[in-house]
Amino acid sequence: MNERAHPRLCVVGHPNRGKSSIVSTLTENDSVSISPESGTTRSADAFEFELDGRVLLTLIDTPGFQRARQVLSWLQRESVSPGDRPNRVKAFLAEPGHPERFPDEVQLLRPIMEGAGILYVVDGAQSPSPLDEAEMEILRWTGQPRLAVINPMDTQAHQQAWERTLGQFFQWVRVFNPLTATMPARQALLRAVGELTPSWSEPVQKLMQGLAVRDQRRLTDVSEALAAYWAEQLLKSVPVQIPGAIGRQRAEAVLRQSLDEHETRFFERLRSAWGHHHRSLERQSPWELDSDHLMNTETWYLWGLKQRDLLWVSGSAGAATGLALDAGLGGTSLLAGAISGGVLGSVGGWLASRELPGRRFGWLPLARQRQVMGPVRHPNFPLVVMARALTFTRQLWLRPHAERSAVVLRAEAEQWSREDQVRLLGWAKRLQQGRWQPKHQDALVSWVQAQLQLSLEEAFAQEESTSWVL
Ligand SMILES: Nc1nc2c(ncn2[C@@H]2O[C@H](COP(=O)(O)OP(=O)(O)OP(=O)(O)O)[C@@H](O)[C@H]2O)c(=O)[nH]1
Ligand SMILES: [Mg+2]
Repeated sequence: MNERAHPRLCVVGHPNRGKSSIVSTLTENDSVSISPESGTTRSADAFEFELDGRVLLTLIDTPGFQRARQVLSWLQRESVSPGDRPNRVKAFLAEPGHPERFPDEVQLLRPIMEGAGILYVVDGAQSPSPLDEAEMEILRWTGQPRLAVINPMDTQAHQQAWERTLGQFFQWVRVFNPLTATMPARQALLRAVGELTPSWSEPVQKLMQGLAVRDQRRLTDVSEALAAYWAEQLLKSVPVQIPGAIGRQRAEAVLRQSLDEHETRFFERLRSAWGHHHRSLERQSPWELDSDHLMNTETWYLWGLKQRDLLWVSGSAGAATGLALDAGLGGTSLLAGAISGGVLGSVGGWLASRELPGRRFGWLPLARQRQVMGPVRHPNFPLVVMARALTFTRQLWLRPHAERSAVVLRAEAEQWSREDQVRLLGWAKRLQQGRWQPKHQDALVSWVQAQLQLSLEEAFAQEESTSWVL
């Protein structure tokens, strides 16, 4: 198949209707400029969606029409048969002076007349107007493949009126909300693109297969990374530098900070791996993990990890006001200290080498003589670390690239069965006691993968049950 045969679509519509938002979400690119102000997009810019280095879709973001009525009256000035209308549009483009008089129209009609399809965006909250009709009529004159998208914006008050109108000008009409769309909504829209013209059917199928393969790989990768992150948090400890209570207090503060920083790092890693680079995301990011989020029982309640729901907690409920840290000499703590002290470099390496931490690092010199704070032994801790990580992973996964607000870590209870809780706590215990084996690692990764898959499928099913397909 010719490399250039992938679909190219020019995104057209009135200012502020969510054109750029649609481009951003469909191309998974958060560098597309979006803002509540009209006229944000000032020139026609192409954005490509690539998988494994191959361009599979190009969307051309445009400012839309500025002088649609004048253009239409120029086109209609001469009587032409329907079959000659595309030539009339070409004549419009070739007319001297038009690039200066109609810069926006020329910018958007040129790529269309060079073979791009049309993705026309309307706001479902506003009723169709004569100006819209002029735009749609011009687009019909181009004779190019055409798809209309109703962006529900705030309400879908005029959806039916739009459906009746759009149906007269476009081959397909779809409802698509770029701020909430996840994979099923994107797939539905892409399917419609694939049906616009026979030559796009195969490239769109390839694109959809590519996305499915990419997401499967992403699921495997993130499950391994999340399992590794969880294990590292559970093994984290810091050396106590000064003897006595003050030394312990300081070490405890350092440990808390290190846990928070690690959580933030994991979150940031996912964020940039999945293309959410936008600056406002960083600036507004509410990850204030310098407070005692992880250790605070209030937070556990927030996370739905109520004590009565947890196993083993009653035995240590007295300690549930905060920390149950293990400041000990030698043994596992010591080993864990060595690991989280950066000797390992990356847990990915450990996962890949499939070596037991105990065997690999047991020989470390001098470590035996250092006193360490940690790892955290509180029985809620493994559950809280896992619940938080699974939640922000899911939130990031489902986040469309047009959504630029801060990621707010929502309090969502994990519906873990007793059995799941026991398994997690069992793994935590093994890790902390140095009885961790590759088979446990495999089981943990599979468990994480199943959890993520389930929650993503739930979100997709929910999206499919809403009325985004006409
Ligand atoms: N509530 C809501 N807001 C949306 C939706 N889609 C886009 N917006 C918001 O509408 C505003 C305009 O979105 P853009 O994507 O910049 O619109 P545009 O059509 O490219 O605008 P111009 O480039 O100015 O022509 C932004 O603040 C978006 O966040 C939607 O489905 N619902
Ligand atoms: Mg725009």
